[in-house]
Amino acid sequence: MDSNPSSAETAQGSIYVSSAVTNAAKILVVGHFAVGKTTLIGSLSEITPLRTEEKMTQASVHVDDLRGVTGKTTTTVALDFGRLTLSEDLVLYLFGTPGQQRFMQLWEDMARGALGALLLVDPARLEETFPVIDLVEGYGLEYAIAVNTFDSSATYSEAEVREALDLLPDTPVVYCDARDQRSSAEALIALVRHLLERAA
Ligand SMILES: Nc1nc2c(ncn2[C@@H]2O[C@H](COP(=O)(O)OP(=O)(O)OP(=O)(O)O)[C@@H](O)[C@H]2O)c(=O)[nH]1
Ligand SMILES: [Mg+2]
Repeated sequence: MDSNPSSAETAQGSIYVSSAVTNAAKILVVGHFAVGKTTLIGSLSEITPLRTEEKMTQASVHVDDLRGVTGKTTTTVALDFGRLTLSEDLVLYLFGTPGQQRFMQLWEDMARGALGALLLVDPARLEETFPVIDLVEGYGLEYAIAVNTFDSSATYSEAEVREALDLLPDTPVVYCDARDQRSSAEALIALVRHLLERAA
């Protein structure tokens, strides 16, 4: 036991999981390159998130599409990790995947044991989400769609997003701002609700 609890506090919360927590679930945060995965885990995590950001090099220039993305100079090269205690007895461990195509093989290990995935979508680049949906479905993961509402991006209704991505009727679609803690939490809660309904 920590004899000095204040030393176990971070800027974002306690580093220890509450002793009341009896259930833990691994959740993946997935999506194409630069869709906001690292941002979302950063805004949600109650511990200082683990990040593996590296500077993007010239090698990425003709590979990664930075159209509409301003100020992005780094990319996730392995994973993001964060933690969120969602209710008194449930803690979620959040694993963010890398977005660059060449790191997709890492997904196999990351998907192991995951209960489901929050799939971030940039409405201005809907077509980039198709391979991500294929991967998630390939690993047999349940998922919810979180449309990250970038300021200047195209806006589509839920029905339009559903049709464009050819979603099943019960796949949740929510809108969020990955920079906003509350909004990101609501997206995650939609996924957890969906997972609970599926498990019932
Ligand atoms: N305007 C706006 N910008 C955002 C939002 N979410 C993320 N960003 C910005 O978009 C850029 C990409 O965000 P990241 O969180 O790095 O995206 P990522 O999906 O982790 O990227 P990779 O790991 O490289 O695939 C960053 O510059 C963010 O500040 C949002 O909701 N609105
Ligand atoms: Mg990232």
